[in-house]
Amino acid sequence: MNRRLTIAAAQLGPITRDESRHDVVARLQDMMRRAHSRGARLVVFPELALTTFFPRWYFEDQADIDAFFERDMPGPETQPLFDTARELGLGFYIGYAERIAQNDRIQRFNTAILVGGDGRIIGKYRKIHLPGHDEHEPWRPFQHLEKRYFEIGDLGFGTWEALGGTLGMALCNDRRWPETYRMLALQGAEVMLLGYNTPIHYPPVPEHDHLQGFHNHICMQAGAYQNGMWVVSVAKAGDEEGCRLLGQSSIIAPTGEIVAMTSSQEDELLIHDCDLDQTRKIREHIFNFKRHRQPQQYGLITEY
Ligand code: CDT
Repeated sequence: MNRRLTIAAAQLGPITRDESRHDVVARLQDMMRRAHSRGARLVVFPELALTTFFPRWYFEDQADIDAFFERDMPGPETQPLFDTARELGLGFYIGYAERIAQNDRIQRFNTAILVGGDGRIIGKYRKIHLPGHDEHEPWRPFQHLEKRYFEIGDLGFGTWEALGGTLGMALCNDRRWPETYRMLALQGAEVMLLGYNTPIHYPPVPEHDHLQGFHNHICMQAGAYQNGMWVVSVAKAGDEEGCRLLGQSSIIAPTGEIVAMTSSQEDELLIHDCDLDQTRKIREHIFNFKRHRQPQQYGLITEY
């Protein structure tokens, strides 16, 4: 049986600070329609895809921070995405800032959800590897305050049986850590869905700026190959409020080969027929986990 899943990576160009949710959602709906007309059954949007990448600013007033968060998903402004998914029978992954009352307090997470073609939420992931810093550092040309504005995800790494395959989710900085891929692969993930916002300038080590594209792909190509899974990685790209964000959204095969990559810094769709059975050619052979892994030798990885 053919287990092809046609996936669209929906890279976004910049979102300005004053762009309304209504306008952003209209952009996303347009991409959903175009992806559907090209045969996609799943469309993948970036991390924090409903607003500008706000952790680049230090805010003191909690109300200013909360303006970037969603209290409900779907909420009144995001409901059209779910309606469009149902109308088209098209699943989607999207990242957003989640504000939720739980554990007797308000908690905030950098979150992604997977929505089915029936418009219902299938799964949720809350980002585990939060990069950056938690105090204002005025020497930087821009901040990266994810550690201040979000808590570490409390849902672990999960996978979901959906769209004929086993899908896992991750967010941005997670892609730099081998543990992310392995946690998903050990649960059978055939595709890792990932949105990102990656500034090209890295203030603490600017001599690595020219390597952003290389570091982006080297981790994901290795993660895909070493775990025998597809990786669909989707950027918010371009000059956003004076901060240049890396593009190079890509779809990577379980062999580690990049099979599609964006070439612009704008809204751009990549579509690829992902053969989910390609995962088996890796996982039943060179990286047959049951046969070749030696977990009893890896204790230090979780002890340290
Ligand atoms: N959004 C996100 O996780 N961005 C990080 C930037 C690292 S520099 C603080 C990334 O890994 O791409």
